Amino acid sequence: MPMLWMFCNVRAMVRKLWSLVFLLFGKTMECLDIFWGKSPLVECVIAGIMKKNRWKNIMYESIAVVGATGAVGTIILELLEKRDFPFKTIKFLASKRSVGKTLTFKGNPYTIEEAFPDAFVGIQLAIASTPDEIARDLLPEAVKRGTLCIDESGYWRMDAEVPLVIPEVNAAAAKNAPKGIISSPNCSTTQLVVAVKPLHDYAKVKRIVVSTYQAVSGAGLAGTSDLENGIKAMAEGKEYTCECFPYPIAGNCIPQIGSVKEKGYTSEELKLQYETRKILGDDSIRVCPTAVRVPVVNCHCESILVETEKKITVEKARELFASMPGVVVQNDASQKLYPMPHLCTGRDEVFVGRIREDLSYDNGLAFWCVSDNLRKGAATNAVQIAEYLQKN
Ligand code: 2RA
Repeated sequence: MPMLWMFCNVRAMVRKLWSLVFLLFGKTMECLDIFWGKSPLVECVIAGIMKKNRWKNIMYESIAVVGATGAVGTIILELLEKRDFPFKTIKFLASKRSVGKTLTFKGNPYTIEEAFPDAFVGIQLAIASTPDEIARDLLPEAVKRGTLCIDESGYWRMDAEVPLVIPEVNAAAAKNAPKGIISSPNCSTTQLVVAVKPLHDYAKVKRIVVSTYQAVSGAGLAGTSDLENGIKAMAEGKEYTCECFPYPIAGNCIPQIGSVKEKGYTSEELKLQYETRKILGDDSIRVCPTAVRVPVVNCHCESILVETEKKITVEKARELFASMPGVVVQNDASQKLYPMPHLCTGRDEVFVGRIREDLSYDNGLAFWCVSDNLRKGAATNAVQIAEYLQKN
């Protein structure tokens, strides 16, 4: 009996010391699990106190990344690895061109498989970054095979039965996906809406005038090589053939992104209006967009003017931006502090600065906004949606 008593106490002590190791590494829930010996009752009470619903945290059995070799797909992989997204098995799908190639994930080699309907058998969750036509044809097939799809393409975004989600803005919408597809917005919309959301909540935004300065990486790997080849050719005084853009992009700005649609606006510009309204759930917001491709490798910039029902001072705007999750304020032009692509690239946040009251209208606020279009504008947002679903 005394032996048994000693054994139990030594075990309890070891467990408590072990739990301290997890605490040191900031893993609070794991620490508590070990400390209390995973007692469901205690865990439930603690989870309630910590406002975390532990019972809903799931470990995905199987996930897939579709378009794994593209500009966005590559970053999705990096984020899944860095953020320790919980899953048991993963597969990487891409077009026929990449099939059979190998990529490394978490130190292990994986062979890329073809993205075709039966590749989704047994896959619980897919994060897809593909051209629109592929998303149109492939994702419903994936859903038929039991896969929940998070889609980066533009194809499903305006479908009434497909939620269009930015986790900092309307995360809960992701839970109502009757078609089994959840869309991530266009990159230029995401940074606009993250920045505008706190202003809208405080003062109701009536109108937005937005001019974008969009990086070449938004057009994929071919866009980046057009700029690189163009800069090289310019330096050598040679001609070069553009593969992606209709004009040379080096030393140039092209005031057209996408095809011309209604009233002379392009598809890229109209996305800024329709997607903003859908995400904010407010069809009364009027948007006047101009989208321009600029010779910047990565990060979209936007000059934004919002007209609100109630006045927002610069100080109030700074406070509202600062309280918005995912927004970083860099607003001191006298110290040359403002967001710029070369400082924002590789970051997951939306940066705002140059905050000014409108000189032409009483309830207007002008600001500058920069975000990494491949990260928060695409990969990060999709992975955040997956993380939200995993926890809720
Ligand atoms: C672009 N917004 O920058 C597009 C990519 N989705 O071309």
